[in-house]
Amino acid sequence: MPEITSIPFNDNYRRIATEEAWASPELLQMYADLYNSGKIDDPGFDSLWGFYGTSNANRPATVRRRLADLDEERLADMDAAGIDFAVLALTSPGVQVFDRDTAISVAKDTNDIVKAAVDRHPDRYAALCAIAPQAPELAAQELERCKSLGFKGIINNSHTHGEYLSDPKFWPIFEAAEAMDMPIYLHPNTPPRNMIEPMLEAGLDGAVFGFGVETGLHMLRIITAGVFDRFPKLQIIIGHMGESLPYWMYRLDFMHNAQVSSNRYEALKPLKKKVSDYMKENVYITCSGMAWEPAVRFAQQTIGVDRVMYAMDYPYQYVLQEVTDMDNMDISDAEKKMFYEKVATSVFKL
Ligand code: 1DF
Ligand code: MN
Repeated sequence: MPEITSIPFNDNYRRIATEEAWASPELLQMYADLYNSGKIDDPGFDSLWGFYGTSNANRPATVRRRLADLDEERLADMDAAGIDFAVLALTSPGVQVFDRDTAISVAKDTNDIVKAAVDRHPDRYAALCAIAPQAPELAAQELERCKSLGFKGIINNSHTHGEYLSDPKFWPIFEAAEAMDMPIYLHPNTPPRNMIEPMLEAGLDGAVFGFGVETGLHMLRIITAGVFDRFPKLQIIIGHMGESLPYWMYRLDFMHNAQVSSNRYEALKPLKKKVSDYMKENVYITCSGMAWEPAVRFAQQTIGVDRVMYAMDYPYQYVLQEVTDMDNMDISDAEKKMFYEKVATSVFKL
């Protein structure tokens, strides 16, 4: 088959891409400097940004250029792929790799930069705001500011220095997100140092596998810690077809119940609902990096067509063929419109 070079916009649905990464040139420089300083004790960051931040091979150099462009090149790439609209999020690990004060100020600065891009192209972009989990007590403040600037949700790039949002010290973030009706995109980060070693030695720590394992675990920890019992209206979005969790739902329900009822772990407490119920009521899934019909339809069957939506994961997976593949899925026209457009407009209030 010839390679596709251009896909027209679709008359029946707008294609909204919901996990689209960006980074300012300054942030890219900070990542390169942090890596080069050797001062960071984080093999996952070194693996990821040692590569994307410093290598001049074609993929990392192209990724860097595309991440930093919020105007001509990105819009031309969206046009060529028939993507009407992109929800922009600060690339992983966002501000979460920095110390507390740096994270607070970089979050604010990058939010202002992406807000300006949304203002330049309001018919093409919306944005998620970065917050510093290192300062959970300030989350409500920055979120309030971002909501008033028109941001549509929060980007959180999984763990922060090896800590998970299931820890109650981070729950002011959930409280603010629920109160302000802002969904949280729980995007991957490279695994923390106490998880990464057997992945890294095999070259499997990155997006190929490690990202999904770590982020799936993070989502599951949030569910089992009782976050949705405490914040029942909170909505969390995960990419990559649900970071494997839909496929695990049956077993998660059975084994979670078995462990809880035998008091095996202090940390595993009874929940108001089954693990799978939270997946159906508090979790949205995108197909970022997983434009694969069997997986999309499995997720639609297990968590619902009203909870599965399109994402491209530009610039990490800019593959036009995937748009054609998603267009050609054997689902009804109404379901296709849900997938590409309506789930996104609903959860992000676009
Ligand atoms: C990669 C993939 C990097 C995804 C990402 O952010 C990322 C990659 C640094 O290919 O290394 O967001 N992704 O979501 O699949
Ligand atoms: Mn991504």
